[in-house]
Amino acid sequence: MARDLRFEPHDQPAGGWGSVRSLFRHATNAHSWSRAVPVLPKQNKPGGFMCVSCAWAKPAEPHSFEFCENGAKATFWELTTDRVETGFFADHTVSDLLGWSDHALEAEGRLTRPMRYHAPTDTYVVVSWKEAFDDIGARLKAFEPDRVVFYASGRASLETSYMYQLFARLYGTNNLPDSSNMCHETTSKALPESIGVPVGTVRLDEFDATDCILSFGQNVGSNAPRMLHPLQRAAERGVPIVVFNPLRERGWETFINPQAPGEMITREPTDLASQYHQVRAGGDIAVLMGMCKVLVDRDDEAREAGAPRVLDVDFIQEHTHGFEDFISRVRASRWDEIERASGLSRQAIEAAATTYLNARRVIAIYGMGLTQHRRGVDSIQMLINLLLLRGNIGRHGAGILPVRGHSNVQGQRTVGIADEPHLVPLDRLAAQYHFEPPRNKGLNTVEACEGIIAGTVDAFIGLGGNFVRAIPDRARMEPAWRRLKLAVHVATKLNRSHLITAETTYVLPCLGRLEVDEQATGPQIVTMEDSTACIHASRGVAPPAGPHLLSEPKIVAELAKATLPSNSRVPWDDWVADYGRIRDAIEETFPEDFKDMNRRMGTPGGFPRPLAARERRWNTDTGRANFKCPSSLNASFDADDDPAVMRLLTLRSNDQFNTTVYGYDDRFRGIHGSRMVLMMNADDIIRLGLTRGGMATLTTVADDGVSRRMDGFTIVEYNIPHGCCGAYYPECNALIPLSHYAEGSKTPAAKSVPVRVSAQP
Ligand SMILES: Nc1nc2c(c(=O)[nH]1)N[C@H]1C(S)=C(S)[C@@H](COP(=O)(O)OP(=O)(O)OC[C@H]3O[C@@H](n4cnc5c(=O)[nH]c(N)nc54)[C@H](O)[C@@H]3O)O[C@H]1N2
Ligand SMILES: Nc1nc2c(c(=O)[nH]1)N[C@H]1C(S)=C(S)[C@@H](COP(=O)(O)OP(=O)(O)OC[C@H]3O[C@@H](n4cnc5c(=O)[nH]c(N)nc54)[C@H](O)[C@@H]3O)O[C@H]1N2
Ligand SMILES: [Mo]
Repeated sequence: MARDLRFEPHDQPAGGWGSVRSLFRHATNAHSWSRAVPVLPKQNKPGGFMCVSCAWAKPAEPHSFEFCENGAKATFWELTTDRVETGFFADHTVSDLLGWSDHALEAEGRLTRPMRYHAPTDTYVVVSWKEAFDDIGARLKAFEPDRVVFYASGRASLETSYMYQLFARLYGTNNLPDSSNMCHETTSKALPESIGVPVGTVRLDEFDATDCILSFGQNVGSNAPRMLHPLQRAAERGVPIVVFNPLRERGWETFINPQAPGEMITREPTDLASQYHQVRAGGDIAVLMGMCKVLVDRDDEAREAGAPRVLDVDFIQEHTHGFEDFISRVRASRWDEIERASGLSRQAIEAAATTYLNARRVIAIYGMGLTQHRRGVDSIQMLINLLLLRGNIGRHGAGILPVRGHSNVQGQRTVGIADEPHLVPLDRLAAQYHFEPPRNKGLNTVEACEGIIAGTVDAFIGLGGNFVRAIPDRARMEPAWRRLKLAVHVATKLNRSHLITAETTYVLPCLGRLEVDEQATGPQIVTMEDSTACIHASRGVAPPAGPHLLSEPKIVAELAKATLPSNSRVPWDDWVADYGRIRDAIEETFPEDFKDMNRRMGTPGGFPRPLAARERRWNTDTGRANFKCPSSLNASFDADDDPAVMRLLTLRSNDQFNTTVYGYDDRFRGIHGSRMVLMMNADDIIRLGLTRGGMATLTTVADDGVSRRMDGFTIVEYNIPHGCCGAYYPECNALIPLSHYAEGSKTPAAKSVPVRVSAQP
């Protein structure tokens, strides 16, 4: 067993003292008290800064401390007083650092100087900004534009992202993969086909108007903890909350609000979930089919009895398309198949459906548990079908709510970070900047990886993120990455992607969003879009981590100027001097979404983007909301006949933000001291001849001739459905084949990887 591993099932509510204790531990580790504590009261407040953790909505009337445990961790992590100084690389070669953990690399602190990799000494050496920009520009000029990839992780502001996509397009490519490609791309594919908008339709205030909340595959306690506040209010009003998740995630069960002093003293937690269904991983299409079946049966009974209809027939008739086909499909589905594919009993599904049909206004929340499966698009469209049957779209207090990841990932797409040209108003960009934008489809994340492996990509520019660590198939990607001619990483902290060097590699350190960004016209404001399509201003409040750091807009502008022929229509320098002018440019390109942006960006609670589906206007191929039939009841892989093949879920702990690992405590799951664990249920451990606490080897089942195998997992007996096992991301990414992605969206299917588990010899 791993030396430091402790498994102590957690029976405490989410929130409460535990979160405060964990927060304090982090503060002392990161030596950041003096820098971080004074800024916390400004987190997620009008006039303050928007959290760099998740994308959850920011209320118009915030709590006195509008942050959660994990948002505070993110603040402390960014405002650490530790620095990667020049001497650091004299002491550590890059090859040495490749042996370090994700945690240890980032824990070295903030990057402060631009650096280039120097192969003869195997270290990074400091260069001047001018040298870096000139050299990168000269190299980029020499490549074929479509052989260069411009990746964006979802944290950069709307201003930076707009400049970045324009840079890529002026350069000549739509190769703009983003973190969304690994995340909610499935949403961006499923929702437009069904309801004609690519984003969620629910606004924050609707939690106070809803009658019922459904949740599929989202872990609120760790990944969007501020959503616990509206959930708690809803639960206290008696609103049923029905949760579908293979794991009993603590956040959905009970919550103590650490911001309510009374609750902290009396320790009276609020129960959140009124029903908790431990669906099998990949079983959601079947669950939803079952729920629709119950609705159709009850509607038949109501009609026979002359009682009020269960289906919203007026809505269906006036607003939808494909109802008849869908209903025949529902009628043809069989309970034995639904039970098998979902892992739930008919009674359990009937209970959920009954709660649903007794409510007039229903919000459906979901996360990576739906998007990261082979048939994730079908799962989301089934969820929409369920909502459409009772008119739960375009009604106050009802709607669909994909919970986004990075704090501005949704906004980056809104301002043009997209590989698909039809998602971007290219004609407007052409008119605004007098150039001919590329019209061909660019590379998304999986396609960029395929290109890197195939040798058809020469250069990678990364605006944030930890691409090589976040993508699948690490053992294939890392050697291929070394053949790139150029890699440029704009970053705040050192990570593994910086250590897998290309022929020429630069790391360009930038200001974080929490820091004062002083430009020619004074301190600047940036903006972002939250999960509910509301746009917020954010002002840096802490002093910069170092005197040499540049802002992201400045870095993008300088890279563009060094690379592109001058174009008097693109005032890079004026934009950097005054970000308000970037916002004017954004408004000119997207006049509907960003009307009066400079004036409205300070609106408490953010200003909302108009969403047609909220008004029951349907921008779909049929002009109506479409019922969509799933291609299977199983969202996971098909090789289901072999009981020795397990579905591996790759999970986030409560102590990480993606590849940023704050520490080794997954408090809510009771796992402490190690991330190399394999969660399995007791029967499976026995059935497969394994032992609790023993070491396991995981081998991916794939027929592409590539062997993918990892040792070193300690088996933890865990409450997880049969045939499923869980382990942490990004440690497990070497096990995921690049070709194992969601049909339609190419989102890596990280929530059910086919694996065999064996005792490690
Ligand atoms: N603190 C913190 N906050 C974060 C992040 C972070 O790493 N740390 N990451 C951010 C990002 S980029 C994102 S995208 C979001 C991710 O936030 P989430 O969407 O919550 O993503 P995950 O934690 O990957 O897993 C989601 C949940 O899906 C469940 N699940 C797995 N498979 C299935 C299934 O087949 N069906 C159902 N119904 N459930 C399933 C898992 O048990 C887990 O509870 O959070 C964002 N916020
Ligand atoms: N197996 C598996 N794989 C997954 C997932 C999964 O659930 N399972 N989830 C996927 C998801 S949802 C996502 S979103 C991706 C995440 O993929 P990425 O977005 O690429 O990764 P992050 O870990 O968020 O990136 C962390 C790095 O960002 C840099 N950074 C932090 N703040 C800033 C900033 O303000 N500016 C700049 N320029 N850089 C900054 C730091 O250097 C830090 O090391 O991973 C995906 N991969
Ligand atoms: Mo994400």
